[in-house]
Amino acid sequence: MTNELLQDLEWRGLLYQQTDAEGMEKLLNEESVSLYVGVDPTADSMHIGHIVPLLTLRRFQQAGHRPILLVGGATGMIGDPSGRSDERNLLTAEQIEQNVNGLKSQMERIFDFHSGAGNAAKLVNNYDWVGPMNVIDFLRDYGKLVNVNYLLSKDTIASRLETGISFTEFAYTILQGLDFNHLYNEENVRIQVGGSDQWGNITTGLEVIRKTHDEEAKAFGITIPLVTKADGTKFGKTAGGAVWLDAEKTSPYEFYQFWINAADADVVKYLKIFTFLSREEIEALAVSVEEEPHLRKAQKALASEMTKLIHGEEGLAAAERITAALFSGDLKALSVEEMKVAFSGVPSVEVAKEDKNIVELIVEAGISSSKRQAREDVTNGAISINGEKIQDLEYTVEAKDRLEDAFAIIRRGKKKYHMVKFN
Ligand code: 545
Repeated sequence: MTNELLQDLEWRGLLYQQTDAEGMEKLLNEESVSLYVGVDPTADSMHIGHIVPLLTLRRFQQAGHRPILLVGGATGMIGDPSGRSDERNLLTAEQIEQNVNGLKSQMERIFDFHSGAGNAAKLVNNYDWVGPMNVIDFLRDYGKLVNVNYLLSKDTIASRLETGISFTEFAYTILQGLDFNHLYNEENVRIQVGGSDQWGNITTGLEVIRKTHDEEAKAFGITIPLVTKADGTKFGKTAGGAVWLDAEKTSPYEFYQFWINAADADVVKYLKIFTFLSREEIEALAVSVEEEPHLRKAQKALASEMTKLIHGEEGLAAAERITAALFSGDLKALSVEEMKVAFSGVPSVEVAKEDKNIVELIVEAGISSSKRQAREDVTNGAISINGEKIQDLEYTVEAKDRLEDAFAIIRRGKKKYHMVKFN
């Protein structure tokens, strides 16, 4: 392999299956090509597992190729059976529309839509060509091209025959196939990229292209391996669930924390898959993991690159501010909003909203185990409210301590934070 881009993808571990590795390399050596990834609007946000093919497309863009991002306004109405063991529930047209908007704005963050070099990214929605198609056209123009036997041999369909698959989901792969054909004709798209679950759909597209063109027609498919973790647990999950790109679902601080907590055994792999740091930079960080793991340089680089990519400089700054304030205990550096974000995961207790003596409050909230312990904690300077140390046993916790008239962050000792909610 001599193509620099493909060598880089290989080194990053981004190449899984390829329909014709040699043919594709030849094409990439010869010209700047258009290629695409599709995302169905089954949710209003992607999570980090979804973005690997998109980031890979951006690597193609950096090498001079043109990325096309497809949102599946039509396919989202049907439901891809790939990688699923059960039939999906249909979404309403309104849900799909909302989701399409959410996904579009996330894609806009990842790609350069203004490249002057003629390879600016382009967003398309397959509803634009599938929506107007009628059932007779579909069955005559596309249904006729694929044999049922061919469809039955696809993993994603074969694996569902016993538990059951509706005709709707059975037909899905033909829709994705005609998309590839449409983009081949209209946008000169030559390559489709997807996760490993998309192999069956990508090859259906090649079949449709082959059947509707002469031998000259040449298109390619590549898939990307699933991201795995060294300890065998599922990648991309935290105690709170998936790691979303949407800041409302996963705050920039939590997002940053996810990456900074990567294990030494995984961090270099993540740097290769997810960041645009160069091979030299990543190799230097790999040495650091080996020789000075306590510095966690690789994790810091990963967290900062990813947070910047998805949440911008401001998101990264907020995440770093919260991280630093929690580390030093200086909560006064944080805004009330940042406090809420920072402490959304700490134990919380509810108490009545009334002025109360500090000793009584921390016993009632279960922060100190007894009155005697509570007095000791206060006099020893172990207790602080919203970053302010309280050493006076007579102190009354009152309105000014209630942030937004609703909560206070009480710390006991060095690191133990509690959220007390007043109601
Ligand atoms: C539709 C029409 C096309 C081409 C592709 C599609 C979408 C494709 C599909 N892809 C997955 C997906 O997940 C929902 C995201 C929720 C916001 O279903 N049939 O849309 C995922 N894809 C990215 C990767 C994937 C895949 O978006 O390919 O493997 C996850 O990494 O599951 O013409």
